[in-house]
Amino acid sequence: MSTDDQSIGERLEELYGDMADVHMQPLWTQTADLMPRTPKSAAVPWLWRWSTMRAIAERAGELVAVGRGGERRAIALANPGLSGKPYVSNTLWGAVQYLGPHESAPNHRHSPSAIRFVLEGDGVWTTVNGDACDMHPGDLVLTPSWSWHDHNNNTDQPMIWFDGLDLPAVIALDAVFFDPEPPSDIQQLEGAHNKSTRVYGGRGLLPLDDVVTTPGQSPLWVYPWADTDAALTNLLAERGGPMVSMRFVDPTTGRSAMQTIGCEMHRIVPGGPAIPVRRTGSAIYVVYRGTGHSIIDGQRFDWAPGDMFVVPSWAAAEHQANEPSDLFAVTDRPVLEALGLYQEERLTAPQEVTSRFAG
Ligand code: 1HN
Repeated sequence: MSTDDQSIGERLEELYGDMADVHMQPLWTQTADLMPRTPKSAAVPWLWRWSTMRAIAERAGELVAVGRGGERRAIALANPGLSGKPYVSNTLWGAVQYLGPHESAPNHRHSPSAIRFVLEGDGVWTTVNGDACDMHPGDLVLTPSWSWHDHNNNTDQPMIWFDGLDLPAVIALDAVFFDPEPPSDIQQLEGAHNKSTRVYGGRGLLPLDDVVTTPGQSPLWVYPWADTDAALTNLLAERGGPMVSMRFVDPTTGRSAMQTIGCEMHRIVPGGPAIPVRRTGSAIYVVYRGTGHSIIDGQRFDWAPGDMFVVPSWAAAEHQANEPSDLFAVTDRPVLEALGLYQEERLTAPQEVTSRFAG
């Protein structure tokens, strides 16, 4: 049959078939998916309840040993919009990690960066490159890219913290390296605990003749809750409510404490109205203290201590507290900012609530 006898439709179909055979695709049939007018994340707004996560973590503590191979008893929050992937958003990993009494999670290092935000327990330390970093509720502990880290619980109580990682972003960039073969399973400690805080944790003070350790990485690895609390108290007194927000920075540069993960703390007091904001990039919020609710793209989420929720990219989000409340957050904002992709838009009126999250 000569091509003259074929309709355009048939020839197109044949063309698309031939394209597929040689692993090519036309742009013109999928422009709308590739180029939405504004970001359309597959991740959906969602909330994970502390009581549910706490009970599940405890059961994992009874049934699953922590050790080499599995490496960590971390239970990932899997966004229902992301087809079963263990990601909170396309760029952020969030998990609850449970370390039982007298357990240790062995030493390893990887190119993805991680932060820990402590929710329950006291007296555990994470050793970061030989420095034992003590962990108390409300503390932020950094394990920067390629730093050795092991977690140690020498107490009679379990400890639970939030893990935030840039892992999905690093996977998307095909830049994951993992080194499970440390010199020892538990690191040898170099001197007294909390060296990074003693050397680099002075308020507005740094050692004069310091050598640059690792360019782009904060040499301060612990941000104690007492300091965060005091900073929020002062900022709220100065600026007034209903919300003040702070970011955790590398004291040597004033830039984000982690290059790929924005770490923030928000204090919200009752009063309003809340102003909805859309931002490029996603955020995981961890309720540290207080109760209230957030409206994310018209959906209302009520929250209490330990609850975690996600604000996907370009979703309108507003937060309101019933009592003084503190929300820790990790974001991918430093990545978007570094690449010139960060944008935000303040909406003029509170959102209409179209549904309520009941999970
Ligand atoms: C990891 O190494 C830790 O070191 C926690 O505590 C969570 C999630 C994915 C990959 C590595 C940790 C992790 C992780």
